[in-house]
Amino acid sequence: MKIMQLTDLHIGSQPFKEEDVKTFKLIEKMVKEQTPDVIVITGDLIWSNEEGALETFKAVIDFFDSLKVPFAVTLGNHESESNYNRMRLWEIIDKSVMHVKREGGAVYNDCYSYFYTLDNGIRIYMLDAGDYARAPFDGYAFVTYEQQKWLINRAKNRTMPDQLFMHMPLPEYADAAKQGYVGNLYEDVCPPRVNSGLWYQLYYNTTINGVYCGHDHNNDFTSNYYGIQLNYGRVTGYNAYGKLKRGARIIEWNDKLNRNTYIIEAEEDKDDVKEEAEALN
Ligand SMILES: [Mn+2]
Repeated sequence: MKIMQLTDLHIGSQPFKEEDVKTFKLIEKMVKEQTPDVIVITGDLIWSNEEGALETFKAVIDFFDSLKVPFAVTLGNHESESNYNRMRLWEIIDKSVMHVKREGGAVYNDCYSYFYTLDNGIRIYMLDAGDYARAPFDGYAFVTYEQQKWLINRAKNRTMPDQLFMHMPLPEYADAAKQGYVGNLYEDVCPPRVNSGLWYQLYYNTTINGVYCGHDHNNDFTSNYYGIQLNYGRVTGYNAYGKLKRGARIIEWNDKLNRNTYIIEAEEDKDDVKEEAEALN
């Protein structure tokens, strides 16, 4: 069982620019070489403040349909910066033929979360915390108490080592990095300002032992934090800041359900990728 995690595609407007064409080509190449069972995309599929964002989002979903590999989406902070809400994006995903069957789904504050059961029995939870925090807080959206209750209720009575995918890193990623990591850490961990306690709930009230996020394009590390492995994906989109070669994270299980995860990257150097001083995650 093999998952390919893609993150932060940042596809712009149509007709697609050269960077976006490169992103699509890279994904096609990686899928062909890796033959994953499932593709998981952890947010920032598009730049929604560009013109025709909904059409672009549909084109991206159509692209994933064309790969003929089941895929699972959770949204990031850049898909809903235009004049529509996030559920409008799920109406588009509803028409996809290759998106995985979503189980146990619930919507809180326009954020849709669900889980999917892999063929080996392990569940992957796709948790959407939203985009930006609401007043009086600034910074990125945090997982609410209602969303945590949703997760805990579904995780009840589970005995499998389930996994959690979301766009934003948990605040604990920063402490995990201090304790030791494998991979790259080229920018500060950039979580929501409010630590609403999700990691605590994962630790005490679920059997989830792996978390995968995106959001920070210059980080791709993995760190075992008190038995829960905290991972970044590898930035996949060329149309965004970030100095790492574009690529993906692979997560695979053998027949004994032992899990292994590592990064794969594009062969060519990304010398023509945008570098922006004040980067937008
Ligand atoms: Mn991003």
